[in-house]
Amino acid sequence: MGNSVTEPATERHDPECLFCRIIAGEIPSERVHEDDLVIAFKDLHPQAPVHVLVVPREHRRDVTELAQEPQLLAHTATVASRIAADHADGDFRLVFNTGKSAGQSVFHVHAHVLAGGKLAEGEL
Ligand code: D5M
Repeated sequence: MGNSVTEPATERHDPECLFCRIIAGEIPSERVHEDDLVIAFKDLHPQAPVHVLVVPREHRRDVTELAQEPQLLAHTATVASRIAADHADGDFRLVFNTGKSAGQSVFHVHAHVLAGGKLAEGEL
């Protein structure tokens, strides 16, 4: 009879999610990059001269979930690298806060790109 293989979760836009709403254009952001897979916008509370968030368009909770899609994870890192080259001297710190006690406050995966000067040890 029909194929009973369970489809993977297809819930990729969460109307309650802040970053899904930014991606949908419902909340403004200062975008510095966008393509089919990710968008990147300036962090509202910058902690370095360049502080940009690279965010997959489709809703994924955290980097553990993102790691199930290695190409998307690699693309996120590649875009981060380009942003550091375009907006600073190419050196950067890439941070994925993962889980509440690690400081994650928005549960739509995002890579913090911190660049543009000598970064303090332990920042973010
Ligand atoms: O990082 C969540 C980050 O998201 C934090 O550095 C602030 C930033 N943020 C929150 N709201 C906005 C808006 N509206 N625009 C841009 N940036 C925003 P986390 O690692 O989850 O703590």
